[in-house]
Amino acid sequence: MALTLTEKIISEHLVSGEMKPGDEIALRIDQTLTQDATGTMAYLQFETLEIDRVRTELSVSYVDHNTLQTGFENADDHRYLQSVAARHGVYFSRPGNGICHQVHLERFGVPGRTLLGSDSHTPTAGGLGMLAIGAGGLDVAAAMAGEPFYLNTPQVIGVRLSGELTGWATARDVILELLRRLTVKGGVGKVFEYLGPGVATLTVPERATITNMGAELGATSSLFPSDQETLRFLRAQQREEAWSEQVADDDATYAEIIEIDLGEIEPMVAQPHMPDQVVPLTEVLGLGVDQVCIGSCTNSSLEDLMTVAAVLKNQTVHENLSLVISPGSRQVETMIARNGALADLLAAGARVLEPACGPCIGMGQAPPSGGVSVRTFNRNFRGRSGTEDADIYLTSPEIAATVALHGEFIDPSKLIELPRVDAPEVFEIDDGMIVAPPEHGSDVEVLRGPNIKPLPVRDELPDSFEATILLKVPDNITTDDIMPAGARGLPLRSNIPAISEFVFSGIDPEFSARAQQHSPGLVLGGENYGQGSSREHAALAPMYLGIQAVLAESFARIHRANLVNFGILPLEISSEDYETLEQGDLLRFEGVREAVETGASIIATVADTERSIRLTSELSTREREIVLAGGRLNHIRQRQA
Ligand code: MIC
Ligand code: SF4
Repeated sequence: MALTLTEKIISEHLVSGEMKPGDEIALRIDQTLTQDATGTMAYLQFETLEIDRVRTELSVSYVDHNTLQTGFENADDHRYLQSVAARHGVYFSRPGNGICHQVHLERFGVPGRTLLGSDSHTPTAGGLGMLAIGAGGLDVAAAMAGEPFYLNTPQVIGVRLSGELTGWATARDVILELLRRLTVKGGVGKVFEYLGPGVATLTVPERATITNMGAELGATSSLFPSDQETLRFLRAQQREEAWSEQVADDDATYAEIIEIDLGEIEPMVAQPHMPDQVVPLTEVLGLGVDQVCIGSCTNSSLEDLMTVAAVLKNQTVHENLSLVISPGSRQVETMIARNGALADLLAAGARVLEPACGPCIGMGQAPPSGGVSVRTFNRNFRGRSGTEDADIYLTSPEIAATVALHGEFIDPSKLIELPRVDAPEVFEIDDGMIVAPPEHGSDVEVLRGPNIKPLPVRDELPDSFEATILLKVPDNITTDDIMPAGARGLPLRSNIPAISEFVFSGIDPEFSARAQQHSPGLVLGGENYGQGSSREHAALAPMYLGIQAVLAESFARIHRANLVNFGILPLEISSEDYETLEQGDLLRFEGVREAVETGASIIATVADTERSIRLTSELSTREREIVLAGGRLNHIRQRQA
């Protein structure tokens, strides 16, 4: 049978289950990655599994998110991460070495392999032809322990590229075009596999920009074939031996084919406050801008920054605007330092930061109040920048550079040609900031600071309970809404009691206190609840606050898995019931355990009324056991006992 590339990689890694869209399968994971904001929790969980050494081909721990270090917390976490990596056989990419996805692409990704990362943009490595998937930290901890990763077999969508990008159109605009067509929930349950003659015209970093932002479609993953261009990239990284050809069979069938003529793509912009609010650049011309940020795991490759430097060369950033640049990796940064592009950026007035996530996750560089910020990042959710009332626009580095010079959106095609930068023949290779684990780690002392608090656990699922709807929220609620990041919350990622005070704080500052008073509680959501980041803190902290179930019209994949992992029931509700239920309603649940065990609907009654609500929970057999046990750690321990 002819297979898509996704199906080929899945079948080579299938541990159990059948590859039927929607059915649960278990996949063997070859590589894992973690970053520091999700990694501390992932390694604390890994430690509870009492396994001496990771059982993957390769596991890497990156430090890239919490590098602001306004107090001791982040530095303590870094020290913990470095020591726990050495103890258990994990490579450690030190702070300053770059953003996990960029460094993994450069130094570790292998075509045809599986990668599981505790970060939603893990599919960046799909630019190399890997099947790379984002997950919660606990799932990544389990994969490091040699457990398979469970997911519902995705539908494979073919995106056929023809033609070639022209003018100021870039890879960024290809994915913005898909977001415009499909929206932030258009990719749920799907893998986007790129094919067709246009593929060969895109370099690996361009492909990685597209697969990175596939996360914003809600997709399980996105990937390109591994071809001669992939070989050229890996050779330039002096990793030719990692290459293999990875392509779909010619007559493979896709659930759907989306056609994109690269020649017709034009520069685009995602408007506030969602990455799918995409319009052509021409619709925002003349809009004044206060800040431009270039960087993030989507668009901070060597070619990106060289192009920006070429646009800015011998000019000065507009006097009313601040330009901030964060390179994707130390490799990128060193190379632009040596070839002069960094000097051009500095001379133009750019404020250059260390290679890390930085402003993308609200770690500094918040825009002015009511300000407009243009960013080459992947998310423009309200408040994520650190300024609640700022308007964030997402666009390519090329367009962002022209905005930086003019202080407003302009159409550069009327002024100059886009400077084309050639991909380098060789990258500068220096893995000095990646610490390899010692051959035996049993003597390594794991260092913990006072901010690292024990993991809270939950009791088994009760059979009957009464719970209050503590908050009603609309469609497309993000995990940034549930568990805000930024400079205040991020240092507390290894301290669940402290971080729990921030749950839903951007929507309702009283939420945390109310939840503690009225436990157990419920949250009522619309469609695509929990989209965005993989942070399991968006389940773990609500669990700590006593949330027993989330009632929503539909869920985003990673967040739904995180809810199950921490023993919170993800229950689907009809849109009619969503409309009629309100914050403050008290719901009575009975016979819940039996309903979960048998897969039957749960009928909840609304106190003081005759009304009953039907709730469904498409849980697999494995997920039912986990929820009944009160979470995945309890479940693993029960199985071990
Ligand atoms: C993000 O872009 O939101 C993050 C920060 O990288 C998250 C992970 C986290 O919350 O630590 C993600 O995308 O998964
Ligand atoms: Fe870091 Fe931003 Fe990428 Fe998340 S999206 S990994 S915060 S650069």
